[in-house]
Amino acid sequence: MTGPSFADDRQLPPGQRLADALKVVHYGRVPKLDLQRWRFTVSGATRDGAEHTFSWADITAMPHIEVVADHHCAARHSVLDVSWGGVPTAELLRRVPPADDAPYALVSAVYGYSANVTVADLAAPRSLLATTLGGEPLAPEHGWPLRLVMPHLYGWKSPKWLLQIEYHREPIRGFWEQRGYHFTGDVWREERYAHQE
Ligand SMILES: Nc1nc2c(c(=O)[nH]1)N[C@H]1C(S)=C(S)[C@@H](COP(=O)(O)O)O[C@H]1N2
Ligand SMILES: [Mo]
Repeated sequence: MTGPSFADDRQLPPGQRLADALKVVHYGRVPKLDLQRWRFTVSGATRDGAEHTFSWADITAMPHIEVVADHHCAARHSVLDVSWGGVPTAELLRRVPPADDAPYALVSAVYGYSANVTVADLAAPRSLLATTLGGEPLAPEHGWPLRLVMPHLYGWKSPKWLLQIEYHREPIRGFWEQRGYHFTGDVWREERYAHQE
């Protein structure tokens, strides 16, 4: 006999089932990126109207936090207690605030992958620009060098190989949100599909 399984008692969001570990889920090939040339950009309706660019050195110089969070894929698998490290997106919002009338954001990655989120999602205390997974630099297939993590939203809203956050005054739909997935994507409200909106 083994002991009781505590993980099984833990409540999952509706419609999810437990998986042991992160599966690698994405479209296209894992990109090869050059850190020297790599840049991350915050653009669109910024408060000062300017586009702000961060090098890898700029990112590593920012405050870092650790977040242990459950991962929920809209394809229904959930992984408990994934440990991420990186820059709180709230800190990025402080450094490059959006205009007061721009509550929306499009977050985008290599190969044109994107997702729409809100400035409120980015301000959530556990949202981060992840640079580590399980205490190690992100593996290429998990989004190296930088990936967004927003534990309250389905995994499709956490682009790997993140390159840009663009603030918007009007709602805008990202890659999956244009293909039948929910605008908001809150896991606890089970906002999977666009027809629920
Ligand atoms: N750039 C990019 N990021 C992406 C995806 C993608 O196709 N391209 N898929 C998303 C989906 S649907 C999920 S569930 C998670 C999976 O993360 P993992 O491969 O690290 O488990 O990555 C997300 N980020
Ligand atoms: Mo997913």
